[in-house]
Amino acid sequence: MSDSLAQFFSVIDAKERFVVACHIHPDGDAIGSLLAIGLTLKKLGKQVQMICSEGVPSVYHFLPCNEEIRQTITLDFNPQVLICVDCAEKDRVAIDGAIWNLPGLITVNLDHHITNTMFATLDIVYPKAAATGEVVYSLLVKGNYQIDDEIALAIYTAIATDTGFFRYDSTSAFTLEIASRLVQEYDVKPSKVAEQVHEQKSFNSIKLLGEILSKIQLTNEGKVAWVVLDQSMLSKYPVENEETESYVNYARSIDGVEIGLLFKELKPNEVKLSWRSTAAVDVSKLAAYFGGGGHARAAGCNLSGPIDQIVTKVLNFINEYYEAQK
Ligand SMILES: [Mn+2]
Repeated sequence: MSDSLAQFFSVIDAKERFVVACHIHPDGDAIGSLLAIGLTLKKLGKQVQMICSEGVPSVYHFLPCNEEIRQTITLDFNPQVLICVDCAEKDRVAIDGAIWNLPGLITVNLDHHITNTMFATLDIVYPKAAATGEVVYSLLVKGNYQIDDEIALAIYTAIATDTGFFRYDSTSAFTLEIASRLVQEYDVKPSKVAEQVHEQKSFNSIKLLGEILSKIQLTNEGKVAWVVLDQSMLSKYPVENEETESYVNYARSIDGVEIGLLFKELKPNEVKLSWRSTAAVDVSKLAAYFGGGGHARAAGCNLSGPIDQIVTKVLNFINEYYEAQK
């Protein structure tokens, strides 16, 4: 057992008051891993506050106990330990930054991003894991903590959503083995999770998808597909943040495309760029050039400036990348 793992288990034994937090713009892996760790600690009799400053996207409201996730810590809580799940860096933790200054606070970083900055007292980062949910499952098993139906469903959802329901190349035999065990040993129904995540879309999100699909463009001999989601489209079809997350996959799914890009205008002069790729390109490296990060096949970065200028800048950069490959 690694040092940080052994230390993590002794921290769980020794401490009483825990905060568990996930990343901003939470996805299924963030919420699922947050719940799995939070509920495990509660079962051990610990005082736990589960935090996501942006709240829980409604698509994950089917997960048991999601309503216990709060946006802020209660004033008198005075946590001893902060556990961050699925966060590649400190700035992405969806919590009031004042917590980092608490004297004596032990911080734990449970993650699987290859770009993780190792920002905590204890960094438990497995870049080969398909999801933080996979890291969490391994921890619970190694630590002999009891998994129940609710925790199993949270972990399954974390892994299923982060692997595109076991389609992405991050999906390993171990990923499927965990999923298999969760389905076999607990009350986890894959079809129900898929239905909750994929078949409860809002009418607006489907209409907006229609606009997006009609605007996708190809460059670099069809190796790059890109599309802009601007404020005018978002005000025509208001949707939750989470609902636009999957749009970029349509750009990537076109035959011959190696890089799919979605430029989302969060507000004027603020753009979130999502990167997806096939095995031909490691987009975590390309996103890192713009100060972002993530995984080889899925990454992101934030850029400031007028959206049309950002599009030009990024497409020029990708063009240079391809020129350099020749
Ligand atoms: Mn993840």
